[in-house]
Amino acid sequence: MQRRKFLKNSSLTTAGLLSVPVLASCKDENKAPETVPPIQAVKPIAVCTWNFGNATAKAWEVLNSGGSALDAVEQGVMIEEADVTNETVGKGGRPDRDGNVTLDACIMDKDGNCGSVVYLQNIAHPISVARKVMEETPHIILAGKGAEKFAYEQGFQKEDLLTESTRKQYQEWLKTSKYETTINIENHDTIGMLAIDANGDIAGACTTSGMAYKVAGRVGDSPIIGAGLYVDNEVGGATATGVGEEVIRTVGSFLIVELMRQGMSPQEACEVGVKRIMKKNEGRKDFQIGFLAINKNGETGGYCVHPGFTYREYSENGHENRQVSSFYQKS
Ligand code: SD4
Repeated sequence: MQRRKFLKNSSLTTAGLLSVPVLASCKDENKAPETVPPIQAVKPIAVCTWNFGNATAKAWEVLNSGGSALDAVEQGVMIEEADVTNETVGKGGRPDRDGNVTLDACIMDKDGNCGSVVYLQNIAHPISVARKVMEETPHIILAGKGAEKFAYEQGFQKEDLLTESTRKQYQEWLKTSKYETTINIENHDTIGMLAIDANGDIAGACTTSGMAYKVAGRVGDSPIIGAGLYVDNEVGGATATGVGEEVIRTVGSFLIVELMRQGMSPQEACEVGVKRIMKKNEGRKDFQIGFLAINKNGETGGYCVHPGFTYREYSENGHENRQVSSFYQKS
């Protein structure tokens, strides 16, 4: 007779009990692990980096009307891409040091499919182009001119992404051409979003104009699968904001998902992710990183280098801007 050991997760949240892979302690070693069907419906949830409440509200609207996590994250982050007062994402994003707005974005679905655009110009919604790359091509990443040409072929319109405000700021910046980041107003507030839909499926999206006044051609972590974003539908998802070079060096989002796979909570995994980065940057205080993660149970967590990073969460429990604890207590 077979004796099954059920893995109990003491901190299952309102997201409900989930389908948990159970290793049967049976004599037949070759028998595949079984899956216990969900006992309770999974509840939708959307989270995003920073206090982008309009984005999570949009994602929630999609989820609440039965939409997929993939549609929710795309439509959610599009709110910020279209908001010209957000000078770190999409149209109205600050330019590179040559005065060009160059956008990075990626998207990932429940099946591990992903699409990405890097160094994309003149297109207001890079996340939707990334989704087209995922769905309409055999590739994952399109860059620069090729990505832009592909976008036009897919029916996207050419737009001037500089606004009066960002043009003026750039003219001012040119006077000194000094390149430095200021913690939490680091010329960048990327939106990374993760969502779970009513089927319990996870998707993620990440979109940014990158570091303001960056060297022309620079690509950050945000469109790099595994760095700025990673989703594994069996485990959870993670996304990052902050100085992308440091996130790439640790393949941050992938690391966090893998730590969750090994049993860590989203909170613990984000803390280990930031600490891994700080170990490579001992004593350095001049940059911010914020990680955000969600697991298959709908539990969320975040951690950052300096105080100030928050994340938005929208579920049936409400719509909150959550404070995140940090590696350093005071900047
Ligand atoms: C980048 N990680 O391009 C992005 C910037 C960012 O909040 O996250 N801003 O490096």
